[in-house]
Amino acid sequence: MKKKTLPFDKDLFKRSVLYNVKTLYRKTMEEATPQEMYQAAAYAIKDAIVDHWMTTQKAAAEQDPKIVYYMSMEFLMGRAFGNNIINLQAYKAVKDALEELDIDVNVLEDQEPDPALGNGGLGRLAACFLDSLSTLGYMAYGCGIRYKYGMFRQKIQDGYQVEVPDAWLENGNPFELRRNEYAKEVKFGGYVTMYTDDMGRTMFKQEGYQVVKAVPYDLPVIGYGNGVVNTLRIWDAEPIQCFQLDSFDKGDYQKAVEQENLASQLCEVLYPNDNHIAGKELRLKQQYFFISASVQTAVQKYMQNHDDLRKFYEKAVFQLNDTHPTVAVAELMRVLMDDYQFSWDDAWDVTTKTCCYTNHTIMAEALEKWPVDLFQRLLPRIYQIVDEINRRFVDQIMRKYTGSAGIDVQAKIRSMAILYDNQVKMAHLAIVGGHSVNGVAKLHTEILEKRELKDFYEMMPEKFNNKTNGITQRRFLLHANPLLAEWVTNKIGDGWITDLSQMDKLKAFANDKKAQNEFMEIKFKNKERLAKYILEHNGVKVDPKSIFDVQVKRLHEYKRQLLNILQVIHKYNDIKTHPSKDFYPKTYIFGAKAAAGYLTAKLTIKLINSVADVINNDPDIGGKIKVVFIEDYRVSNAELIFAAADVSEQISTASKEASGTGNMKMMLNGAVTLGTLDGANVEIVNEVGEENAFIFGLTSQEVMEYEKNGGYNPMDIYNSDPNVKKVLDMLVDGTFSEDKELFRPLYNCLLNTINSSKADQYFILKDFESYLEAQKRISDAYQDKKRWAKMALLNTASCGKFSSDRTIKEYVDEVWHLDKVELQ
Ligand code: CR1
Repeated sequence: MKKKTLPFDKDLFKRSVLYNVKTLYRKTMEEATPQEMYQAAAYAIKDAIVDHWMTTQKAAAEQDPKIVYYMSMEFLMGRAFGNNIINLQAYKAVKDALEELDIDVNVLEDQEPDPALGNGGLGRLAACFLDSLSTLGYMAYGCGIRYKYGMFRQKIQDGYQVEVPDAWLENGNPFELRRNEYAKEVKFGGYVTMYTDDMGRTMFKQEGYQVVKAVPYDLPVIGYGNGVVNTLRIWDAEPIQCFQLDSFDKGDYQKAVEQENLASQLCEVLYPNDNHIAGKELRLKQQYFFISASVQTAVQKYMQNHDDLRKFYEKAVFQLNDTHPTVAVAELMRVLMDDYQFSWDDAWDVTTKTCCYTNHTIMAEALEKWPVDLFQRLLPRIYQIVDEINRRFVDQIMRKYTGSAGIDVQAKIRSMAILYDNQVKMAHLAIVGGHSVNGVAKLHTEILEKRELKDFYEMMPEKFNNKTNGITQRRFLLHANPLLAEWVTNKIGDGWITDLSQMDKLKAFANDKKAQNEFMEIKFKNKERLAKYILEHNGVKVDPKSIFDVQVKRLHEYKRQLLNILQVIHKYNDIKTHPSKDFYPKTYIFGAKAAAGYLTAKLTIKLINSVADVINNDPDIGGKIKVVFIEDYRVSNAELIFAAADVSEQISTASKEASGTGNMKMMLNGAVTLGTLDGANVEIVNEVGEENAFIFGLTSQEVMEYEKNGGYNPMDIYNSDPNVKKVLDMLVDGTFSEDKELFRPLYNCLLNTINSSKADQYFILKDFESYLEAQKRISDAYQDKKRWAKMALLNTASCGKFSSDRTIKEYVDEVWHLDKVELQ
């Protein structure tokens, strides 16, 4: 039986491209630049999308399903063109149509800037979730910010990272729709006054504030093959009023200028920190800005076709992507009480039943805490509400624990209060103000329950649950790796595209020699594709026959890129001292952006590039190892890299990586994990079997035990292990830079001779030996071609669990309780 596919009119598309080139640019195809052709084609695709978009919205209006509002400061969408035509099931038709117009679809796709409105895993997860929500047929809004400049573009100059603004909107964005009719006002500052309303109730209102206009831009999120189109609604800020010449006194003038400034700054740029909070005032403004606009919209949308706002939660759920959107709790309270005259208790009932919170990290520096005075000055009414939430919660703690034997009530308050030490603790607000708290992998959730959020877990265990992350196979296999996608479909049919658990059927081919060869042949072609990219971008020739060992992710000390490069240095020494020793060639591929102000991370990038320079140009090495740092790691080149990886480096200090999602993307593409038992690695190993992964290092238990006892002394290892000593000394002996002191800070991070409790906080030296040993096991395994092929194939075959479709289903069944929308 042939499955139904979405209709797509190829000839109409072609005509529409030609028409667009003419009306947009007054040009013929021959005269148009590649960018202009891209724009013309993108607008033609948007035409096709809009029909589905309208049908979906109409069906939703009729069926009135519950909607999830996925609130997130970041949506790392990646390029839309290729993904959109894949999900419309029109890739082939579009490719053929473009060919007939003498355009290469790949060249066209490369014209699109990467919409990079996110830092790393957290933002990319949000993008995968939207893809899954549409594909599964649930109604969803992504709510975010339309940053004028997204994540910076990274240039490598002289081995150093240089940040270049990412002007992704320079040529406009063909897929977006500006929705002026849905604009909202958002108020900052001023003070709160009390008044009595007509019915004698005490009411509050904010006065003397500054106001900006929040204008939404809608982007379509297309489900795979089902015609469902959801909306990513990102907000831009505009000044609300122009100068009124007749009221041109000094105060008004001043205020008008301030409001204009506020509006022009608000959505200027994404803060480039991953797992780290800079605590800037503007960031809090950004948070309240998009949350206030989104909450107002959600409530208004509900009120269009319902009359009892007390049942709001039956039709809407707010999922808070980390603590960044947590002001939503207080904002919903405010709207319900101030705009709809709810009592506190009624508003609280609705709010807690509406809000849910996902925790993405236990890194202390990522915990959001705002100084009370800043919070209060910026958001006076919201602060008042938070203060009351806190008062009632502290009261609840006291009622629960006072008189309980062996419990220190004050200690409980210290650890759980929302306002404490003159700080507003956003995670605490998110936990108290919602009904669900989840971690993003089993181990991570356990750590939250047993350690980080222990007191909350004990007080309200029913709120806690786990939702192991996932990724969309539509982007990371179907689009990123067409050769493998086709092979999989030939073997097991195309059901995997919307049901990744079917990959399991590939296990039947694990020992099949022909299948193994085909699988490795595809990997080889993908390695050639990446080698070509590396030659073009780095000027380095790498051998696709070598092992491609890949670590791509944000640069962070806990992710331990430093461990990786130290191991490379050791290998370099090894080859130099034992030139005749058998060593299978390896290409170490890195890609990472560092937060602009994160010096250790930036210096690690410089070290990787300096080591690359020395090794790649050392004739003694004869190409046995190559080191490559890929500039400007982002979604588009990630797709090439994942497809080409043999080894997936997931080497964070155990307990620190909440989940990781790059690990899943590489597994899907047949890479074998080299990792610690951290985050989702634990579950990956569980699925694929220990014999098909390379695990090393301290366990999370061990790490936490050391931490409890004030760390360990890395000097002992330095003094007793000559390999370690040699590698570390090379950081400061001029091998990798003329300035011997250049890498001293990295050396000091590892061996703090003044304060040993601050030394090697990420257990790099502690794990060094076992890491080397795991690397060795990999080289051995790779030389057994059959064994490796089987392992790689089994990784692809075992990745079924890690689809974001599975994650979303769990959220829907256990937390959100959405109904599907049915399209005729
Ligand atoms: C975590 O570090 C996880 C993603 C998505 C990151 C990473 O392990 O895969 O979230 N956390 O859940 C984060 O960005 C602010 O915290």
